[in-house]
Amino acid sequence: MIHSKMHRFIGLLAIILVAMAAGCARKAANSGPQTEGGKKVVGFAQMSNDNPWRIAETKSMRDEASKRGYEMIATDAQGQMSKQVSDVEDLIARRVDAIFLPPQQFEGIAPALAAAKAANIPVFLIDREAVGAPGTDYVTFIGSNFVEEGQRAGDWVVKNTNGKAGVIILEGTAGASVARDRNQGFMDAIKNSPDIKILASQPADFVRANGQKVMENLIQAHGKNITVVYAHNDEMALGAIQALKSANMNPGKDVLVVSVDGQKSALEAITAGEMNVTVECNPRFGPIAFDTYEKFRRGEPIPPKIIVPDKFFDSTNAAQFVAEAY
Ligand code: GYE
Repeated sequence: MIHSKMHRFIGLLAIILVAMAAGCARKAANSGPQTEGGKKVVGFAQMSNDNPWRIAETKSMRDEASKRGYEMIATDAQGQMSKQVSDVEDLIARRVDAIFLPPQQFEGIAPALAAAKAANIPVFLIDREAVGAPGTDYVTFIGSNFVEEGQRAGDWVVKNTNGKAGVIILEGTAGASVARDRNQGFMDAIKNSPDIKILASQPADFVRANGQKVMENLIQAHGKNITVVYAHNDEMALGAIQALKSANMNPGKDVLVVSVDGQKSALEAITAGEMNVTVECNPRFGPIAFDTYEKFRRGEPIPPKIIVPDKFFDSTNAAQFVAEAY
């Protein structure tokens, strides 16, 4: 009798000890891989690093991580949605403390968000939005108001063409929130100008070479009817400028070129008179991304969206910002 009670007691004790050990292991896993120096490790699942905007963003994240004493594991999906999803899965497997994520496509990133949620790793969306709800599927979105960017570009076109134009739109990546929103804002701005006609609107993936190629084809199709190019980013606008020059059409004069971002070569194109305006979209997210993560860690409330303000560059101020541009 005494014996069996003792046995039961020892059995119970063993179960409790095993459960406690498992709890500790789980806790350690949840608090992430502390490096030797006890550094927090964060992941940055960049979608590509093949243009000045993305390179500047990655650099800003890296600089801020090292300034604040984090280890940052940065991946590069090379423009492939499926690779970005598997990059996030790798970061989850490495038990990072948090993931900063610019989702290439709104819907396509969903499996990565679901995996991070299941693993209890907070995700901070930067520079592009994704399907799902802030506070549930990700912590928050940090970035520009892209609809407003498109609106500002459209307002400029309405004012500077007396409401009459033949417009080519070079769209960003199909399925990206930014492309959708920059389009919507522009269309809103021109909706009461019936003589502003969209001759063609085609995706060129935010890439310069594609912008050039698409523009070459559209010049063939629409020739002198083209009086405005609205590109969803500077890289595509710079490609279009090249195509216009090759066709002996005068970018910046015969054909107004309107864009978004504000990279150095775009500001230079404005000062050279080949581009007219670019609405700023600032890629330097490091400080605000880490501020937000640290607030989150302290348990402070995080708003569902954190919108960063954008400047506007034209011939009056482009030269002044060239030096600090990327
Ligand atoms: O404008 C573009 C980049 O998502 C806001 O993506 C970002 C956009 C930016 O490739 O140049």
